[in-house]
Amino acid sequence: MRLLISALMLFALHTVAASTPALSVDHGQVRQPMPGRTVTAGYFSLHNASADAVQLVSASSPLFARVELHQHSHKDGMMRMEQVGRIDIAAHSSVTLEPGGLHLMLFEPAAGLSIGQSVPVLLQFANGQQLEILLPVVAMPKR
Ligand SMILES: [Cu+2]
Repeated sequence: MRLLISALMLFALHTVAASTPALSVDHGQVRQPMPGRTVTAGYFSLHNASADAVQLVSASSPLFARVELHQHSHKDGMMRMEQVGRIDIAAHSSVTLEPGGLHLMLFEPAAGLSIGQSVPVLLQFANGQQLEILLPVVAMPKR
């Protein structure tokens, strides 16, 4: 009987591991910092396939001294941005970090970042979960 339970548990674990990951990211990018600038932005879509809401609470990267979660907002007709403490992703839904909205703010790159290089970013969630993602460096769009 004990053996049967063990086998069932193994099967259950295997099923969980084989299913689609609860959290995933696509359309990631980090903009190459402008010459002489030490700050840039990162964007991606974060998908939560799980039945529970999750909260992204922080991010870090070995290639940047500091990473913050930011939100753009309009105040008195001016575009501003501010740090946010967390980004909520409801169950079975997605949140997109994009220009003019939520974004990663990355400070003080370790070295010159080249186009196409992958920036590893570790996302930390309130439930203790972590997700390591790779964001390719793209050229800053011309205005
Ligand atoms: Cu910002």
